[in-house]
Amino acid sequence: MRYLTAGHSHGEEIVVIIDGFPSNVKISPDFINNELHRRSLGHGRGERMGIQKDDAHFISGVRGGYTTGSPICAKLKNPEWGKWSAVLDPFKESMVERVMMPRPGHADLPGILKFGLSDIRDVMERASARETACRVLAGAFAKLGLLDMDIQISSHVVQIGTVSIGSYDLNSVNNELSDSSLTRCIDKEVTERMINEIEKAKLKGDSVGGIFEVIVKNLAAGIGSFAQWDLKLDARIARAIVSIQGIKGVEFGIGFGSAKICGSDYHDQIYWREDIGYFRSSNNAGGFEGGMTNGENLVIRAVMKPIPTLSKPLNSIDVSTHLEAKAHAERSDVCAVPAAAVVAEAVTAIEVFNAVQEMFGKDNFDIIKNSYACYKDAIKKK
Ligand code: EPS
Repeated sequence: MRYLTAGHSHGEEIVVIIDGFPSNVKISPDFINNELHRRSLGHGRGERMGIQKDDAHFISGVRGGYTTGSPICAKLKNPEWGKWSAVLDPFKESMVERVMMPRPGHADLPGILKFGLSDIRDVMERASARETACRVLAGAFAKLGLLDMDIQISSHVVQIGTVSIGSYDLNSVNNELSDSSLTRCIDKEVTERMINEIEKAKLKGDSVGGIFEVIVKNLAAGIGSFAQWDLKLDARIARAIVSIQGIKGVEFGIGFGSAKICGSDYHDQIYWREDIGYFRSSNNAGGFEGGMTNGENLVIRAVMKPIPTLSKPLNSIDVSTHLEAKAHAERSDVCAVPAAAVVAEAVTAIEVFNAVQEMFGKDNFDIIKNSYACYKDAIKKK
């Protein structure tokens, strides 16, 4: 499957087109809308998330509750469009003052230089993380297929600013638990401290970032490939997650921590049992070896930088005069790490589903599901 999104943060609608998604996947609009809702939660989101309730409108590719194999098109409305229609009208010149002071850390400055634009609004509307709602929509289709194959994807937040969770049991992480926390952290006491950290930043007109973890459970070994660089599943997932607004780094398993231990401590030793086949006693590699899954849980962490729109803005330059000025400030979030984790689940689901399609078939989900089940059976006996 591949997908493209279009639309502006404050435009009338945002749209996603998913191409190459197989037929016969059962689609639940409630599941998809709940995924969209999960993305809008989290302490530190701005006023907009209180106004907006994303509810997908399905245009094509789904009929009678099942995908048909045709391109899927779906869209999300902006309830505030009335307020923005004069600013973003496709043909009438806007009478609203242009945005001239680029925000350090945002796409503003390189964006206007690249496209030769005179109003930063033209960059910020598209670079905005509003677009990630479409990715969650596309990811929900992939998740529904994966869930039908008993492959589960969850996420939780492990750090906000300087507050981080201690050790925890990976098996206890599930979305029901993380979604019940205002910061999507599985520890109640740490959640409170994370909320304080966000409040402290807000009071100062500042923003905070953090780290989240995505976990993929019950995926068979051998998905992805070692044979070509662009077929490596860990590389594809890293690319997909780094493409989420604000993400600055991704690691698998113990990730950067692997630098300080020797090979004998790092590598996950191999065992075999008749009932389950091959397994490991540790998972430092985060479930990947040679660009392929090794049958253990996929454990992926990513860091999100603090949001660049600050209510106490940083130094910048007015691009119309080249005089020093404070960066543009407008309504925004203080922290969006919990939401980014949900988006990362979605883009991970898309990459995993893609790798599954490449291996087991592209068109008909019934065949994909059967082939996957046969493969799982075969590798257990090997
Ligand atoms: C965003 C700024 C805020 C966020 C928005 C992303 O919107 P607004 O400027 O309208 O207050 O709420 O995120 C979303 C709308 C969303 O759905 O996630 C930005 O500049 O990136």
